[in-house]
Amino acid sequence: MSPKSPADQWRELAERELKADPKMLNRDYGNIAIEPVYLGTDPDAEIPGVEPFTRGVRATMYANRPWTIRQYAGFSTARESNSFYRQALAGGQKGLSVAFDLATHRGYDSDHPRVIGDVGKAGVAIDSVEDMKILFDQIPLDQMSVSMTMNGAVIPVLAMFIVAAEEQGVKPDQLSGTIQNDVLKEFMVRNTYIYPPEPSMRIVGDIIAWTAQHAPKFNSVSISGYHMHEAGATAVQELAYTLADGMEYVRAAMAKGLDIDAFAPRLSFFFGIGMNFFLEVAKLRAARQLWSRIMTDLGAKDPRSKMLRTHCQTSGVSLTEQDPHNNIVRTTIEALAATLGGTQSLHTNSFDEAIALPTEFSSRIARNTQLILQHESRITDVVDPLGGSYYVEALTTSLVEQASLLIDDAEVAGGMTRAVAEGTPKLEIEKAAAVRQARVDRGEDVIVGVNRYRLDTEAPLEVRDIDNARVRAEQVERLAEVRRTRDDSAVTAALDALREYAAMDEGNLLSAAVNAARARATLGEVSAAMEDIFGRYTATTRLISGVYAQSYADDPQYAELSRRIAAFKADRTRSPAIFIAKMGQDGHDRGAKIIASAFADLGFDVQIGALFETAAEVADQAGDLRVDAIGVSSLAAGHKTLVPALIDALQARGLGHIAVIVGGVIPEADYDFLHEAGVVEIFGPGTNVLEAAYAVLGQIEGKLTN
Ligand code: 3CP
Repeated sequence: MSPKSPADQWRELAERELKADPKMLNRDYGNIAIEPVYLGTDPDAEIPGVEPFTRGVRATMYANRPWTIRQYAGFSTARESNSFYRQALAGGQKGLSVAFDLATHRGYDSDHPRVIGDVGKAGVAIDSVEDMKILFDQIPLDQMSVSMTMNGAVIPVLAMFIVAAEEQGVKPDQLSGTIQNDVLKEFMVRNTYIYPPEPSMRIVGDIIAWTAQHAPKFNSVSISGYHMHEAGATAVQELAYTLADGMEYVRAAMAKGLDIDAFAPRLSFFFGIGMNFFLEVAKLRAARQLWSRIMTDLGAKDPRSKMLRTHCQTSGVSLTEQDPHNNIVRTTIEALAATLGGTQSLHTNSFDEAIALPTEFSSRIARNTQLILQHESRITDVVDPLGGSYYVEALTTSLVEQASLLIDDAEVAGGMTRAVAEGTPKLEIEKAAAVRQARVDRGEDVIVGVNRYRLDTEAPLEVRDIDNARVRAEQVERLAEVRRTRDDSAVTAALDALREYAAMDEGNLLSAAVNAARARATLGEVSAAMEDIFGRYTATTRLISGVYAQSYADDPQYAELSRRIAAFKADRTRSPAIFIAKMGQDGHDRGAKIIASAFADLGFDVQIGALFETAAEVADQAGDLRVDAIGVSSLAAGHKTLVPALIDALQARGLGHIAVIVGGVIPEADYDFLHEAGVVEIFGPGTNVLEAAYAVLGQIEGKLTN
């Protein structure tokens, strides 16, 4: 018998996937007949839906079912987020994706003193099952697929989700959705870890085991390269470190005695999609090819275990504060790359997201970007339309080769848990980010409206502002109500059982937490019970050096500034000193790291503080270090609470002479407020590092001569 032709193989698969309507097989544009897939003439050519899935995990892809429009959202209280979700679903969104606030991420209840500036700001505040029930009010959890971006406090959040569903009458085996549960990249780039790497890996394993047994439709991990992309990783780094993280989770689950094919079909992925259009398309194709091979090597037999299914998000760092409507164009290009790359699910950023949380208007445009691609552009008619392009295929092959080398390095280093604990991938990504920033600052990489074609004046943009004090007051009140009305002895017993599981290194932590959530233990209590055993992780901060000095070797402005700093040093027998601070639970440290290393290269004396500090802690350190300036980096909207608190703390310590500078995501509407509070310089997104350094030096010199 002759082997089946690629066309026959494809048709057989496609017919199995097509549930009812085979009309996709016969499309035409007038007199132009359109095939559902183009396979070329090579009998060995790859077929969509067939291992190694380079051309997509499904034979029929979007021609049968388009990707899921899944917008990441959440802010303020559960009630406000719920109403936003219901509006979005009515407007054409297909799946939910919950953004939690940073207090929740880091395992703190809203009434905890460390999270004063964070509650409800960059996501929704969830303290107990009662909040979770409100979040999904009138959203049937047996029908809606829900993704939750949660890593640190993943045990209490997933437990509360399971109990909220249970109280809707929905059993775990009816739940569909995804929990991010990807802690390794938290240590690398995102920083919303709570416990040290090893117990954190146990948590990942327990969740994989629990969902494999009780919630087989639920994706247990979303192995994420997105945050690496956002932190400045190259496409090769994003691919390699993400897949290497995936290998680590597979091994962790297998170490629990699970059969690889029992859980691997529910591992999912998440990539960031930037502006290098064809490279990004090729990245998704390369990722699928690599994962299929990796899983085969790890012993998977079921083809579903080898399918890399992914969510994508258009790139946040590619958005600009300047001339922000350009971001609509950027997002469209990136969305096109994600879909031509074959994503399963997609978030398109809103044009104002470089500045604040999206408004209803900007989120509608973002959602419509996807609706227009699905309904108007006809890109869904044909499966993998870029397959066979000489260029895209060549890029795919190069990415596979380069990423394989980096994966091998991670393996030789003993796997990602160890590499992450040693901090090497983090440092490599930071290096790549600094190189990119230097290219932008020097105008070698053009960004329209930022380093070229910049407007003289920008029209003001209306942005969403969250009244953090009001949200916090509401949360604190509901927490008090929960604590007043529950059976405390049941809570204590459930938390003791959880602690015991944590200490014994046996028993499933998620199942113990489900009991605690049922008894109305709060998120902070569940998290603290595990912290009692596991401890809380503190990262050591390392700085890269030399990248800026090298990039600017021939730059007269750089040389001039270095000279001025050298003169400062000669005059005062010390360098101008700056302390770079991150306050609150905002763990985005790419900007802080870039500034710190660039300023250090220039000759500043730079100290960088730990993540998650309070205003008082920053003031104490700045005093001890006798710095001239503090550079506050704020990307999670806590600036209006935390910066005035810092200035008060400095005044109270007699340190009012220290210049306070703020950088990061600061809406222009807040500039006056911050200046009135005493801030001397504000640097928004897109600031040229060299210009910032000139301004800071000027402020320091001004303060010293006055
Ligand atoms: C799909 N299906 C098909 C076809 N396509 N059936 C027949 N023919 C086809 N062509 C089926 C699938 O098999 C599946 O059913 C169902 O339709 C749904 O499709 P899917 O492709 O699995 O899509 P979805 O449910 O949306 O799941 C997508 C993945 C999931 C798998 C990627 O993990 C996901 O939704 N991830 C989202 C993660 C997320 O939102 N993250 C937000 C991060 P079966 O299931 O029965 O097979 S936001 C972070 C931002 C920054 C920050 O961190 O702060």
